[in-house]
Amino acid sequence: MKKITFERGLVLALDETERRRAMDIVNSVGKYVDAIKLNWPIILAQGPGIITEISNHFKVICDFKISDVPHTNSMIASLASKLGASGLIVHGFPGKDSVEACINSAHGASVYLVTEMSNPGASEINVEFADRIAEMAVQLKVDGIVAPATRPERIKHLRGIVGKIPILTPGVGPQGGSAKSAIRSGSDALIVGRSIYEAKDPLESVSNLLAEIRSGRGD
Ligand code: NUP
Repeated sequence: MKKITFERGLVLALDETERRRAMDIVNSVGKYVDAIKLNWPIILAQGPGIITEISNHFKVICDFKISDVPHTNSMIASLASKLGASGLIVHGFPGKDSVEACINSAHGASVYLVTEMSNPGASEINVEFADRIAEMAVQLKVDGIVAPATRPERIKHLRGIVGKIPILTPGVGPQGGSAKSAIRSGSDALIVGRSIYEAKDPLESVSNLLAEIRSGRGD
């Protein structure tokens, strides 16, 4: 399976649950993003077949935040990959055995480990163990980590732990994060949902984000 690369620096979070609108957005912006991330809302609204349908044309990351015991994690990772996912978002807090189960059952799909969530509440508990999850990411050689665009100083800090491992950052726009400062702090790719799928013109929103990413990268 060909790995996802983050040349453009943008992943679309397709949390639009209305089928027609979701597919219109995919068809209009799909070729300008590195991958399309599908989370529970669209899967629950449209069924798992949507993974296969979109993955026939574009790279799909399943954001299931897999966080169960190892044997259940294995089943989820294997099934998602067989449906067409090229990437899986996995939680690190259940421990190394649970993450390894995903890696070993992903049939070559990439595993992205959540280190620290982007919501304000992550500062209550999550931030305390984020560094250890980042260390686990290095140890297990995962394909990337997920870190908050809402706290760019944390992206910088986590970069110091994970070295060259790609960092994907949700939280731009309605959650309060800025595209440019996330990129300048070391993000390899922004994960963006509402700013794109709720925009009047999703393609225009993508092109604005890509311009900000290029400028943040200093291109
Ligand atoms: O820490 C995280 N924050 C976050 O927002 C980890 C995530 N996976 N996400 C997801 O990214 C969230 O579930 C949604 O699918 C997307 C952000 O969407 P938006 O705030 O840009 O609309």
